[in-house]
Amino acid sequence: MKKELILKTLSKSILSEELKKTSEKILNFQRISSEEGLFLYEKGELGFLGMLANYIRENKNNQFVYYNQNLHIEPTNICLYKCRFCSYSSKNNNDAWELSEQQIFDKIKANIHNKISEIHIVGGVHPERDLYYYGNIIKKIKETYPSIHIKAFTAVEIEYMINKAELSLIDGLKLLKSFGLDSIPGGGAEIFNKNIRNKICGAKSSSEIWLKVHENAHQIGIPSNATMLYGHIEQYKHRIEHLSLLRELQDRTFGFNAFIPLKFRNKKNELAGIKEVSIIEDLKNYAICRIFLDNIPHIKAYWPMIGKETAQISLSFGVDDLDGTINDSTKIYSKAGADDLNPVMNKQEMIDLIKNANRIPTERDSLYNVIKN
Ligand code: V47
Ligand code: SF4
Repeated sequence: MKKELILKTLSKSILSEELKKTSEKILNFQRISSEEGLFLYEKGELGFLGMLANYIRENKNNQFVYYNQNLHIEPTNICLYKCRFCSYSSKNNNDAWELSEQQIFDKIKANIHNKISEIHIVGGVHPERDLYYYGNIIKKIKETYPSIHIKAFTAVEIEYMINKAELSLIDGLKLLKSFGLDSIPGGGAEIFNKNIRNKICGAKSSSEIWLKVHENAHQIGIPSNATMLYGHIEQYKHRIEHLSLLRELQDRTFGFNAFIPLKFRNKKNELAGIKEVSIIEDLKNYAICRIFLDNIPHIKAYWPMIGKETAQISLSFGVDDLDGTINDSTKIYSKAGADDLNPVMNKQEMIDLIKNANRIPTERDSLYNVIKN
C-alpha cells in the first residue's frame, strides 16, 4: 500500500494521537524509541501493526520471500545445562544420545544433494567436547563439500567449547573460522533480561556473553543471526529490552543477517504449565520486531516451530524469509510440541506456499545472494 494511502486511512481512523504519531514516524523510516515500541505492543491492534510492518518489509525486501535449501544436523542431546523451557536435551542416561563423527557424515551423505547450500549444526552443550573436536568435524565437512556454507553452534555452545580449549574468545572464533565456520545461528539468546533469564536458563551463558560472542564474530567477518524466545514468563518490556540490545549491537557491527522470533512451545519441559501464546500474538510480535529492528535486513519465520500455515500468514506481517527446505528431521521443536512431528518441506512445497501468499519465492544462499536456477 502507498504511504499516502496508509496515512489517509490512519488519519480517518479512531487511533489515539500517540499511535498516529508513531505510525507517521515508521512510515517516514524514522527509528522508534523503546517507549514507542512498548506502546505498539500494548496498544497496537493486529491489522494496524500488519499494515505498518508490511510497508517496512516491502521497502526493504520488495515482494521477495527468501528461502534456502539446507540440512540440519543435531550432534547430541547431551547438555550441561538444564534450561527450563528445553524439551530437547536429555533428562537422564536413558534418553541421551550422541552421533559419532561417522554417523554425522553418514547423515550428511544420506541427505545431501547438489542444491543444498547450507548445513546448520546445533545441539546440546556436551561437557566433554571442545573446540578442537567440533572444529575437526567442520574441517572434514568442508574438505568433502567445499562449497557448502557451515552455519554452526549457538553462542552458548561456542563459549563453552572455547573455554574448554582454554583459548580467548577471539582466538577461539578465529580458529573456528579457519576450520570452516562460515556463520553463527541465532540460538541461545532466549531473553536478555537478567531476572527472566535467571528464571528460565540461569546457568548458561549470560546475555553479555551472548552479545560478546556475536560482536567478536562480526568483528572478524563471521556474520550471524539473532533470536528471541518469547511467550513464556517475559513481559512486553523485556522483549523491547532484548530488541534494543540487538539493535544497538547491529548499529556497531552490521553483522546480523536475520532475526528469528522463537515462540515458546510448552510440551515436555519444566515450563509446561504455561499456556502458549495465540497466533495473533505471534503475528503482532513479528510485526513489531520488523518495525523496531530497522537495521536488521531480514525477519525469518522458522516454520517447523510455528507450523506452515502461520509461517505463510507471517509473510503479511513483516516476515520475508523462511527457514528452509528441511529434509532431515530436527527434534528441537517436534519434542516441544510443534504440530509437525517430522518437519520436512521440499522445494516445490516451499515455492507453492510462498506463491499462494502472492509473494515471489527467491532461493538464496546463506548470505542472501540470490541463487538462479
Ligand atoms: O536457543 C528450545 C529454542 C533455539 C524451545 O539462526 C525453543 O538460522 C521454543 O536458534 N520452545 C535453537 N523454542 C534453534 C535456533 C534456530 C532455529 C532456526 C534457525 C536459526 C538460525 C536458529 O531453540 C534455542 C531456544 O531458544 N528452543 N526449546 C521451546 N520449548
Ligand atoms: Fe542445553 Fe540448549 Fe536445551 Fe539449554 S536450550 S538445555 S543449552 S540444549
